[in-house]
Amino acid sequence: MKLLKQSKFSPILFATVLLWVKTYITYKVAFNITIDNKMQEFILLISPVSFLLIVFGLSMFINEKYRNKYLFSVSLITSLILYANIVFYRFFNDFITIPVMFQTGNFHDLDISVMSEMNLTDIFYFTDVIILAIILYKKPKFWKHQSFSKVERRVYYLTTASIVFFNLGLAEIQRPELLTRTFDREMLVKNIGPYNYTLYDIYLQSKTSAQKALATGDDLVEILNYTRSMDKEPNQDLFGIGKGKNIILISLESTQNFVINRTVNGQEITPFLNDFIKESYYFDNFYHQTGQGKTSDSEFLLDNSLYPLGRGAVFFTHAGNEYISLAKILKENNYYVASFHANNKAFWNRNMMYQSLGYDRFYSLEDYDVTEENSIGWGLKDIHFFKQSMDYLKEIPKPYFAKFITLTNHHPFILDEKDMYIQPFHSSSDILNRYFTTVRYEDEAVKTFIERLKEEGIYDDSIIIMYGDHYGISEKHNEALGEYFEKEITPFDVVELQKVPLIIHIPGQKGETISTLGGQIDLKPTILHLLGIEKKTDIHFGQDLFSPNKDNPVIFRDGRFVTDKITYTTGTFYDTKTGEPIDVPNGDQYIQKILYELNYSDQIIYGDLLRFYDVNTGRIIE
Ligand code: GP9
Ligand code: MN
Repeated sequence: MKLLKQSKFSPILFATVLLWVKTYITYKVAFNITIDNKMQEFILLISPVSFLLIVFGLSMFINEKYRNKYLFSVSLITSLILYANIVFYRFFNDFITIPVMFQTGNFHDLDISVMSEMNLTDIFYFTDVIILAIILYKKPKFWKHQSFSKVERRVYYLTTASIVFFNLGLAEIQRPELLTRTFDREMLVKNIGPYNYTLYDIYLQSKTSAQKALATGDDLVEILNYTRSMDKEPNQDLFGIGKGKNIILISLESTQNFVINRTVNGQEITPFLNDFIKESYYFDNFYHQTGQGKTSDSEFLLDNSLYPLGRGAVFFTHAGNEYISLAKILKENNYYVASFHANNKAFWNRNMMYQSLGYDRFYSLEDYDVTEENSIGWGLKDIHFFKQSMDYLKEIPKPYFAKFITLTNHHPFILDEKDMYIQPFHSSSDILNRYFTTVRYEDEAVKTFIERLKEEGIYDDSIIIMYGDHYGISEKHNEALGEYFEKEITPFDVVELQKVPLIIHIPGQKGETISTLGGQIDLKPTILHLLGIEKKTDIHFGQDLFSPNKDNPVIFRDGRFVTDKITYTTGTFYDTKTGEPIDVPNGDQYIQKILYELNYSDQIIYGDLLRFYDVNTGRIIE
């Protein structure tokens, strides 16, 4: 105690230790960070300290009168940043990035979901701030701030600098090229701490902003060579089978593939879809590839066959870019392109992005009659959504591409008692328990819609495509998922759980389950081939799912990937067939190739490179 009072550095060190301990506890209780060995645990422990020493140390340069205020403010602001990440993590299983913070268009609608993730007991996350405030203000005599000499400040910062390098050095050994392979935010946070991570994110933000200004057409040369080399011949039997037909596409909110053909409490979760896949092409080895932009990322993949971004939602950050979208190509081929979604038109910045993508019409919240009676949670219930959309669908010019985005099966999966066709599951997670009931409701909604399409004579004239937009049950619920599957969920299982159903119904066709490996990146070339459109000059990363030669891996936005043989996740290779960990001698080369592909796609978006490309001639514009 005496020493604490005597040392000049005490206030700085005390403030640092308080926040340091809090941050480490937070790692353990609020974030689900995988630790593989003792060294990683040690890095995790020391990772927050360098930042805290640097910022609290700045108080040495401040007039003694204001030092208490400064120390308190830094502690409060830092704690708020940490708390924002805690709440964000509960909902998204991810850390905040700068672009995500500016997605204010979404805030209103996100309220219910985010609020449901805040608890009164969260006040404990501010215990250290309160302790610091009490000491600084209630016991002003506890420390007498003293002035520091030049030498003292130097010694302090040299020591701090050596801690920074020590931390970075250890991180570099554990994770080479940590800062250049920043697709994996968990990796970053656990190696450099949540505060340095925030600073690094600010740096990335300014770097990507500069990238567009410096871009030229030459940047496209290498990328074009790459995408062209990946292209595959379409399936000859199916090429053009849907020529001139309407495309009705249904985005199934948060629907993972594991619900298909499974039961809960002895009842089918998706009775309608289970029947519907018997008369459709059903892809049971198909993955979502979304990042922080969730539904909007799935839409981006669909329209562009480019990867969404590693940070933020591309619908927000790059809505002004030039794109060669599916919508535009379809329009050139006489299609009318519309999107139906009963949510605020600015959510995910859709109203802006749809313009860049070339949609003819967006039926959004203002086009629907939403009442207390027909809505729940995020808005209009799916059954009513489809019912009201029908009146519009009947009016639009044919052939059309109509995208319907469902909503009821959205976190936190709330449903009126009377809409529950099955009872909730019993596990340790209410989220998972309720999830089954809202998936079941969604299934019913799709059924009513298909029935209406038949009644209206639209069914036989349309290709119907359905897919899950992204996961609904995050890793946070692994324990409960384990109770459902009656097994422990491994990192390999987590990858498997990212499968979403893809169903393609073509009039007059027999049912077939196709286990070709694929992801949302493949949707655009697949749809175009079914319609008999082959745009050789298009730039895309996907391949036709029906092509007999399809061989591209499924790449997740965070660098995880799946091929027919190997699955890579959390730094380990697994055998895709057995799920057993395996040794891959040239593993690093695989990882490099995957990162190259993600980088190429990112370069197109950050540099807005398609503005230098004439898609009709396939030439680069100087
Ligand atoms: C919002 C809806 C849901 O309009 O698409 O968005 P999500 O949270 O799933 O990305
Ligand atoms: Mn969604």
